[in-house]
Amino acid sequence: MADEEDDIILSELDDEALALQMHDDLYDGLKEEIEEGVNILLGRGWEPYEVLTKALVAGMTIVGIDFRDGILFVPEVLLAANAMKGGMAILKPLLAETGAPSVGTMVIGTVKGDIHDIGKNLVAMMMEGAGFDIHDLGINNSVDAYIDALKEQNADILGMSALLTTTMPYMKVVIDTLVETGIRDNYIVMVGGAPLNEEFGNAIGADAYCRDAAVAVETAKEFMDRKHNQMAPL
Ligand code: B1M
Repeated sequence: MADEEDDIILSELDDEALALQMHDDLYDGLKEEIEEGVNILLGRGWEPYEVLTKALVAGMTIVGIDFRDGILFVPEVLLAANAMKGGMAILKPLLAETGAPSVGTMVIGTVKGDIHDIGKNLVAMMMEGAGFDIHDLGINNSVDAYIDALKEQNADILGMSALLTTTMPYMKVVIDTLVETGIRDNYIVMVGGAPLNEEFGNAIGADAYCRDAAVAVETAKEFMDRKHNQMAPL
């Protein structure tokens, strides 16, 4: 594929061809090309969220399928992730550009044993764009790390991400600890990640399972509306 790449001038492709080319470039871990593609699409008037979902997330889905099927291996997927992060860095300030006052405060992090952070970063970016204060704890978070941050930040929402079937049960450990320490009801707990579903979210006692970053934003806004209405004087 590298020889073909040499001849391709991204700016000469139409929108559809460019998005498809970006899926290939993401697959090949070509960070500079991804950054160039993102800038071209933005220059053509694409909304940042459209670039994110149609060019980057869609490309990463293909990477995920071939990783699962043993066609791609960890080093290649790391390169793809690095390219994706290059594109996301350009989109981040644009998605966060609302200038709205804080809607609420969220502590978010990937659970213990899990180093996947792309989806979590995306949720954090979108939430920030929607006016939330975000405290991102990064990856591999213990119960204590979550609870300390919730208290320190006087947070409204706890967001947890897990991408592995082996790490998702840790979310229940965190929620159970919140219950045991009597602080569960102080926080809205939202969970997400590719292997989760609604049923799992309910089973572990989360307030909401969020399929993607857009759903996370909508869900968080709804919960914050309800919280503010409950607290409003009658
Ligand atoms: Co990993 N990996 N990986 N990996 N990896 C998966 C998850 C896997 C499904 C691949 C596969 O087999 N098809 C598989 C898990 C299988 C399973 O558990 N059933 C897997 C595996 C097995 C592994 C290793 C064990 C591989 C190995 O070492 N043999 C290893 C584990 C390391 C560890 O964590 N301890 C590993 C390592 C890696 C890399 C380091 C190479 C890299 C991570 C780089 C990084 O994140 N910085 C990587 C990647 C990139 C993937 C895939 C290909 C892509 C994940 C991703 O970024 N998706 C992934 C395959 C897949 O998921 N299709 C895979 C794009 C992202 C935008 O989507 O994260 O789902 P996602 O986030 C979405 C929603 O889920 C939701 O919103 C996001 C945006 O819309 N969401 C939330 C996510 N978190 C949320 C939190 C919320 C709300 C919504 O809070 C409120």
